[in-house]
Amino acid sequence: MSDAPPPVVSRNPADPSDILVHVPAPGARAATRAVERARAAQPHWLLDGAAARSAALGAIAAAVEAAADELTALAVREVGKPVTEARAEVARTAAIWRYYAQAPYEPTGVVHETAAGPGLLLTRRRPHGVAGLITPWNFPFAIPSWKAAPALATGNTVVLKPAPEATACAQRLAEIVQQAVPTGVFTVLPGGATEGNAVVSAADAVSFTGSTVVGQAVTLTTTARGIPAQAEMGGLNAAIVLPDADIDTAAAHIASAIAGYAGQKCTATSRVIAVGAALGPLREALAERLRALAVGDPADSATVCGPLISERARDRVIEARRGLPAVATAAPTGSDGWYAAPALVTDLPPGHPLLHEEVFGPLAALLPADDLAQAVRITNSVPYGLVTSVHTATLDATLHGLDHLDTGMVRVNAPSSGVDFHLPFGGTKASSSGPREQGHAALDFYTSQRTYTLTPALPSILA
Ligand code: UN1
Repeated sequence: MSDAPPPVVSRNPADPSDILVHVPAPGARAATRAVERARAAQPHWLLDGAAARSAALGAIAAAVEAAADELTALAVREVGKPVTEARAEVARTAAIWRYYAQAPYEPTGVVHETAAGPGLLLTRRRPHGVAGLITPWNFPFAIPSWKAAPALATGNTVVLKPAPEATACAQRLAEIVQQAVPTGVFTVLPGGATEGNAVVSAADAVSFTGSTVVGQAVTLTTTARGIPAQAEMGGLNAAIVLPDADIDTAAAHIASAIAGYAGQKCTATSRVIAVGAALGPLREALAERLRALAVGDPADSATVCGPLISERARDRVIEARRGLPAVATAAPTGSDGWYAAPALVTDLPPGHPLLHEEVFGPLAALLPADDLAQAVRITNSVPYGLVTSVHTATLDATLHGLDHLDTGMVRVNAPSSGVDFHLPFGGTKASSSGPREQGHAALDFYTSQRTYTLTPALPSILA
């Protein structure tokens, strides 16, 4: 018996016979060495200065744009993301690099007056060293980019361990980034848990997105090591629909948040809470939207719901809704792809697992609530707190929702998924741990503050 970690394999979820990557895992020592090389490169990258870092990030943005068609096709093929969404993700990726290309020029601190006597008090943000990034397969370009770009902009170097299912996308991104930065500044290390653990055990700061179980283990290790970490984990997001909402528009937003990319987003909607008289019309409108939604080949530009990432993921979705009354769309037949039909499950018995466990598929439960207060209580009753969408035409419901919803993000009259990269991203409870990612929050996360006291060596020049 060998202790070698399993090979790194990635295959096309719409056609599992199409294998994109099948390579031996590099192992823990290779991961540690990658971090060491990144650590050796870091002081030089920082000393290159703001202009060099800004130019590199700008060049990466341009290169992502120039390769947009090819990157889009690769995401469709490797992770089964419907092409329209994949194209939007690639555009978002370029925008992320461009946004952070300005960051090296941002001020890194403030000036304070001394409490007494001459001199200056300064604060300044400095990079941690090597940022270890552990990323999922569901946003194979955007998530690695929204972690790596602020890390690099602030003068860190990066070792990225992508999910095996998105290895080809990560390696392609690495080729693009490595064209623009010196050797050792950005490394992609393919692998699984062994390599991920080694990166988490060696890096100077860790940013993780993935499952709750793994995220909690990462946080334990980084806490014991005393290094900064952020973990983005699960969600069980609710859409609250008030009777005054434009029900058709709400249904369109919610259907896309349930079934877009087969619900494989931590921001997907998995609970739809209809307040009072909204229940009947919403059930009808959502059923109609879900039935009309195109399920099938992710390469088809009309497709909204493609395959699940793996056979296991597909089986979990089918198992989760077995025997439950539901409105469903037919999954394509005659394909070996890992498809499951989107479903809105109704009349769930109290305590059913779907009410507190994340499935990560195109599945949501429709739940009634007497009023907004009850809808908020139901929303807050789960162990997760990532994002809530509220659908209403009144300011009152909006304001009360914002006051009482215990989720990191609230989106009014918008789908729960599809966040803005220039604002902080994260949730409460088991959804997130550590500081927020994205926007300016990311620049803070990848740096630590220093406080400088500068006093003159010579006595005062005042006569
Ligand atoms: C989005 O909804 O646009 O892994 C982004 C995820 C989230 C990102 C969602 N961290 O699904």
